[in-house]
Amino acid sequence: MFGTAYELPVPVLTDFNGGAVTDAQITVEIIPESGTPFTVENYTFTPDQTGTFTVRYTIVSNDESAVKEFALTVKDTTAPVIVFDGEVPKTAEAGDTVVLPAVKITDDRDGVLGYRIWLEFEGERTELFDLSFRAEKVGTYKIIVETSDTAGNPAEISAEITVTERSESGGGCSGTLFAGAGMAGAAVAMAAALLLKKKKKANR
Ligand SMILES: [Ca+2]
Repeated sequence: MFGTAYELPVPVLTDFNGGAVTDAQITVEIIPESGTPFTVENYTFTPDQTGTFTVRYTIVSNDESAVKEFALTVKDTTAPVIVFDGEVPKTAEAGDTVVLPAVKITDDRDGVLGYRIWLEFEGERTELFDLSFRAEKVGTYKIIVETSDTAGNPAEISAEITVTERSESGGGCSGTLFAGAGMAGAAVAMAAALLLKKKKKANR
């Protein structure tokens, strides 16, 4: 796996007569598919990239030498991690525009990864192309963020938003306040009503 140390096998050396060879010089070389070969110590190798590596042992004993190779495939099996960069609102009122925080994705191998964000309501999923949506109806809205790294490891997070009935606020626009007022009073009342209307709009 990418990012973890591999313990490479320690070769057991015997001579032609089957006796143990203890005085050999052993070099362990790692040859990446692309890039510069390098040697490792203590039979430990921590890959900094995925792919197939050739592990080459060069054994020198007295005047003789031998080369032994094997292939090592390093894969990325670690899924990316998705987090909301802030709080997802837990509640909203019907008609509200819910603004979602930014999404942050990190992976052990990949730098920048894209993602898709979905809105689920009453069993239906729609894709969001913006970090906000208008909660038209009362109910539970689910936000789902999906991604995967270039090796295909998937990741998903979700959050729920409970949307309730719009609460009646500032219900004093009945006009009764100005009942019985004269001409000037009526004009004032009209201006006040206009103001209320405007304010209500701005609040949405
Ligand atoms: Ca990964």
